[in-house]
Amino acid sequence: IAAQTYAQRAAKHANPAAKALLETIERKQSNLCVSVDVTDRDEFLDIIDTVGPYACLIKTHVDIIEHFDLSLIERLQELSSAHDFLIFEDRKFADIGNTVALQYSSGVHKIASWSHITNAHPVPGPSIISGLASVGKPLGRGLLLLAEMSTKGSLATGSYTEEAVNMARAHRDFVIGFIAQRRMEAVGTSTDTNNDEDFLILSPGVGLDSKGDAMGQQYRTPKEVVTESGCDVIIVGRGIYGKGGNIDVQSVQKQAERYRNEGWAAYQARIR
Ligand code: UP6
Repeated sequence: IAAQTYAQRAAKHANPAAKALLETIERKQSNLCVSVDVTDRDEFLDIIDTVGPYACLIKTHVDIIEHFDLSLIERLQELSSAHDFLIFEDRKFADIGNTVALQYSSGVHKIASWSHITNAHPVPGPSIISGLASVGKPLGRGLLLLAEMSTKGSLATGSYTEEAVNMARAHRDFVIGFIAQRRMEAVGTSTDTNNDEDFLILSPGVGLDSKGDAMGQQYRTPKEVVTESGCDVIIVGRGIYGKGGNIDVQSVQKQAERYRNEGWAAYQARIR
């Protein structure tokens, strides 16, 4: 899979959200997902408007935004159409099926109604997938499982990661891939005899100028993530907008373009 182009993979993918993401990556020549982790509404929208042209995907944590209401989501959707990117709410669901179905569909945020992609921790077992699928599958959404994490001392390793991959293989209509640090084809027990399995690997913990932060985050470069580890999408947050608070639009744009170019060059080096 890692040797195929995004376009080849888009043509074969059965899940609407995964297909749309692969097509967007190819169309925009961008495997950059920007993680917009700021609490101010105006700053949130300004960053997205600035990085939108360079990104295939915008990742949100809507629960950190002050004065949230659904008009913010309308603005986000307008920017998504104007700049041609998909939306990924990084909700990291982790409860029983019934509860996650309610958290995904309802409440203040109504995530399933606007987020093309979301994610979940595999810790509750397969019922978390069926719970989320009952809401998201009819809407054409896609789910990522957190098979690994970027943080120092992460417990998502070894047999936990293997079982996450096994769970995903049993639900390929809705689970489109993983949050992970490397490709997962060789992990777990493969039941795929046709070899048509295509899980997307989205990788956070990407930075060009820093090795980590003071709270356990660890960064690798796009080359390490995409060329060497075979991941499909780089997720970059503070590497693009710094600490947030009075953002400098020109510098944010420059960094977004820089990470877009680095991510794409790393992909081209991989498929060569
Ligand atoms: N994230 C990680 N590591 C994981 C999973 N998710 O960093 O294993 C998320 C964080 C944050 C973003 O919740 O939104 O990716 C990384 O931001 P940064 O680039 O500013 O460190």
